[in-house]
Amino acid sequence: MDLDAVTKQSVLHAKPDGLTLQYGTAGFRTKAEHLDHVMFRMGLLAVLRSKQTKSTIGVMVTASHNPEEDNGVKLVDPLGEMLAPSWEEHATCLANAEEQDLPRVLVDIGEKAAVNLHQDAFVVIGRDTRPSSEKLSQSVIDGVTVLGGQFHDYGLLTTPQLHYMVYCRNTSGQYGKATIEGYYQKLSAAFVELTKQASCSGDDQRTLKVDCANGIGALKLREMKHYFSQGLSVQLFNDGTKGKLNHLCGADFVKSHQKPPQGIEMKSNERCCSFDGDADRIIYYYHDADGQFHLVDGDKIAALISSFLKEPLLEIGDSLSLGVVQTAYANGSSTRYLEEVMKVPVYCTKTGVKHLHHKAQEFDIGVYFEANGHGTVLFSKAAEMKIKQLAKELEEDKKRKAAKMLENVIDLFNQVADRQVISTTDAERQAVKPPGLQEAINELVKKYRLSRAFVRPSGTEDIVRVYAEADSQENADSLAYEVSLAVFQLAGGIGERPQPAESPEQFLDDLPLFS
Ligand code: 16G
Ligand code: ZN
Repeated sequence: MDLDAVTKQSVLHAKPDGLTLQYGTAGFRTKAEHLDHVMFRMGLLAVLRSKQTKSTIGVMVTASHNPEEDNGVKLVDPLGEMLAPSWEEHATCLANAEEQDLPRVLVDIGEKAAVNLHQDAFVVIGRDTRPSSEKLSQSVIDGVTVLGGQFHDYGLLTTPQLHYMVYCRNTSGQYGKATIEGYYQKLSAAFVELTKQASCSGDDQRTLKVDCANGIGALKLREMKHYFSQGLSVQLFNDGTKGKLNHLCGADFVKSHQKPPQGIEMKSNERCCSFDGDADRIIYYYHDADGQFHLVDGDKIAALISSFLKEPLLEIGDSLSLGVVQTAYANGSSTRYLEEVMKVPVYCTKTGVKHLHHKAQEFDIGVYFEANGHGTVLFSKAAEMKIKQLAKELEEDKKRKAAKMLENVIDLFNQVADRQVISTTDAERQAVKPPGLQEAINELVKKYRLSRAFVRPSGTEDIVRVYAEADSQENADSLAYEVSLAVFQLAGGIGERPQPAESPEQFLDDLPLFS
């Protein structure tokens, strides 16, 4: 490592004195103007990680569903997964090192992680449409080059696309071509094949209105939509030509307000969906004939996908294991539906894609979704081989069809992603600290029917989040309010006392799609 060169370059990306940031659930995220030094240093770190893994590493510049003024950065590991936890610690140390300590911290990481410094390094970079993203990704590139790393800058990309590129490059193109064209071809072909077999395929069911959150999803879907030919007709809304990123639109807005975004005209039974700012979340919704709004969030998507997969799995008569992974935010009725009606085992992990992903890898076929719309389906290597083999070999038509259908699903899903007063256990559903808080929550929950509540420190902001569900909207509001008060009192709340919620985030839905 040319540490003198690092020191010289770093002055051009100097860390503001006293600023400390944490590699959160999905990377660093804060106001864009505080991130230049973090980007430069993540360029450095990506080179070390690439040398250590002897693989291509990805760096994505985005702040996802957060406001346009924010930005962030996350590193993507060789198989398209989120950065390994031990390296998150290195990332935090490196980002917070004062200027004069930077060389020492770099050397330290190299030693601790046993990085062979003579190894070549390759880093791929993508960014969202935020005004700050271009300059920040240039800072990443400065970090990569000063340590002698090679790089490819894909420029504007969605987060799933960057994960895809990394995975393709590290599997010698076996998964697909590491180009934007390769991505469109692979996914659209699988989608068209899969939907050919769908029983209901009228034109109205092949039309989809997409709210692109005024973000990168608009640019990329505009390119991709031509690849679907007759298979899908997409209309874009909130495409960034007028509105502000994630403002009054996008998956987070629709989920938390339980209403359509601004800028989209919805007629009854028209199919609509929303992305977030970097297009790694999706949720669907529609108005029924009575004008009532229905949301198909991550919980319902997981249930739909699982029921869709169950049939061909039964057909091929194989014993491939299927499991669903959720977080504590999953609506209780979706968990009951999956376990009791679908008879699929459901597991709960901590919030954040990396936790769900990790758990889902334990199954032959792992379906995971957060209620907010992050999720995918994973196939183990063994399951994938078995299914492909069956699709090729089987004489019996029904079984072959079933295997073919699963094969398309494999292709379609992209493998890819002070609050400390409270600490939690049991996938963040039980508070173990401060004393008395969990007992207080248990008492409050008992007052309501079909109720559940939990509190957890946010992994991305300095706040505590409160979740509540109950048999009616009113009761869920009231429970959420009471739990917030308990947190305020028992966890040393500061500032104003919590107020009764006007529009709470969660409500109990009867899962009308499945009845
Ligand atoms: C991050 C996570 C998201 C999670 C959210 C929770 C990824 C790609 N993103 O945005 O999945 O729901 O954090 O934030 O993992 P919180 O800890 O502030 O509630
Ligand atoms: Zn996102």
